[in-house]
Amino acid sequence: MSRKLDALVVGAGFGGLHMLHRLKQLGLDVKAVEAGDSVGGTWFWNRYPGARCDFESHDYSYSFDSDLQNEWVWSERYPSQPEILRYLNHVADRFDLRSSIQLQTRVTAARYDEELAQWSVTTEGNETFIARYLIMATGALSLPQIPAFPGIDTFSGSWYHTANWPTSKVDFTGKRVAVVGTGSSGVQVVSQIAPDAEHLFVMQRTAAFVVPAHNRPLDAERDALVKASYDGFRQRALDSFLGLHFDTELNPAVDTPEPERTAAYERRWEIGGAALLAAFPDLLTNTDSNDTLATFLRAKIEEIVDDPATAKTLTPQGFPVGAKRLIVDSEYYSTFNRSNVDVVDISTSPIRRITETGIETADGHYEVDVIVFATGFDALTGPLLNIDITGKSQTQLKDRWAAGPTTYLGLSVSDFPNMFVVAGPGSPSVLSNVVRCTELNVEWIAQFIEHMSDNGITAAEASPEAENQWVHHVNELSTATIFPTANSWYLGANIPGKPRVFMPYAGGIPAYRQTCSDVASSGYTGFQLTH
Ligand code: N01
Repeated sequence: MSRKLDALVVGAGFGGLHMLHRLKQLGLDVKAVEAGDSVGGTWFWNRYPGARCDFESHDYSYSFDSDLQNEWVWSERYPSQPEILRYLNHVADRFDLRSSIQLQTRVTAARYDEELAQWSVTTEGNETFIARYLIMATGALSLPQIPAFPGIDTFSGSWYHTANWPTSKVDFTGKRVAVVGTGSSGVQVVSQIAPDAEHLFVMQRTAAFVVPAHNRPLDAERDALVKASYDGFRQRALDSFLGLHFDTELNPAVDTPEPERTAAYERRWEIGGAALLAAFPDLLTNTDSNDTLATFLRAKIEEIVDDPATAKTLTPQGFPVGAKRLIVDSEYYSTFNRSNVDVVDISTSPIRRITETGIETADGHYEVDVIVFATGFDALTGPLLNIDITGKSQTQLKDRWAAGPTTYLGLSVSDFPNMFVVAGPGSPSVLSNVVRCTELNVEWIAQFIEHMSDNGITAAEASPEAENQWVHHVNELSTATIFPTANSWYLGANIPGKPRVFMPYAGGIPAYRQTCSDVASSGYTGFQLTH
């Protein structure tokens, strides 16, 4: 049996909840389906010890409802995973969304019927939903990747992926543990496991740049200050490249005399968080400037880590700061001063296989009871291509994107009418404060749907020309930055066989917002509209 709707939203994380709320406000018959047992999206699944957002609480929150933002009180400078999950559950209750959300429902396929201008969406449980609009709020980082190490089935201990962590506590006390991967998740989990484990091996393929968070309880004064002028606070975020509140020096780093430059870095090191990446206006566009920050950060590692050989292994080389996502944590480097923690360089001696009792690398065998894979995600395209999506004329999204994702504004794909993507490839999404990007996308999609319904438009899709131009623009923007110069997940480099295409929009939030707004106010230029 199939259920007929005006709109189906896939996912009930930050993007999906807001989208559902907006479409309900428009009076649409709308439902959200969510694979998890709870709302929350990425913040439901990534419940590993130490999981915490690296943006500050006030920034990493919705702005769409004034009462919501004024009522909610964050407890720490950076919100922990349990607190964000509580917040999203509060949002679901506060806006009466739960009755429109179907949990434990994984979408497996979506097919567009051109004649009826509607989507037919199938779930793992063989349910079918028919909807005019299909909104993919499936998240950029929601399809975990576990490398195909041979022998994993023979391992007699326990293993976990950070993005699919058990709901019950995992006890590391007295255990020998290996963490594979040193991205944001790996770095956060390492400092939490180390105090409990008998021994911890940190298996590192690429050393990462890690800056201190300086997390602390959120003081009431700061909360009151933000709340006294929330509108201005939100506007400043929207006016900034990353959608965040960072203070940037006026002159490029290369033109700033050395003592002044180091003082600027030092100040931001003390402030904590990703502020260092915004210290100078040219850090993301000029490799010489970026080198000055890299040198500063390398010296910090040498200073913090006692053993010179360990410090050397932990020191990133060969890519600019920020080209792989800058990591924010507090005790990562000092954790390696513990006698029960070792870094294992698996770039020089790769993992060969998992054995019954541990991990075999090219230069030895590490006996462990627990393996934690912090090996990341098939980012941006993975969650969409994991669903068998068929548009007009039997066009399959996986074929269309075989050489990399193509979208218009990150929101729409030609030949896939009435399908909209929230924070998808081609949007600033992961290169920005993603909550700002999802809000922009959700509001834009809601207004477009309202416009369609007011004007008797039954179907809308990106024109091939507009899509080509956007893809070209997104590529051009990225080549003017340092981003494409590292083997990062932004480029799909972490997934064997994935096309190497820089996927996010690197033009910053203000330019993106302006373009999306111009497209809307010009009557949706670049869209083919069917009445
Ligand atoms: O994943 P990652 P993540 N053999 O892809 C290694 C957000 N996030 O889950 O760099 C051996 O960054 C891989 O090595 P390499 C945030 O946007 C935010 O940590 O590819 N190693 C790397 O070290 C973040 O960027 C927060 O050489 C393998 C690691 O595994 C994004 O999510 C917290 C391997 C994967 O790092 C992803 O972060 C957590 C293999 N076959 C996540 N394959 C916060 O807000 C991969 N690796 C704080």
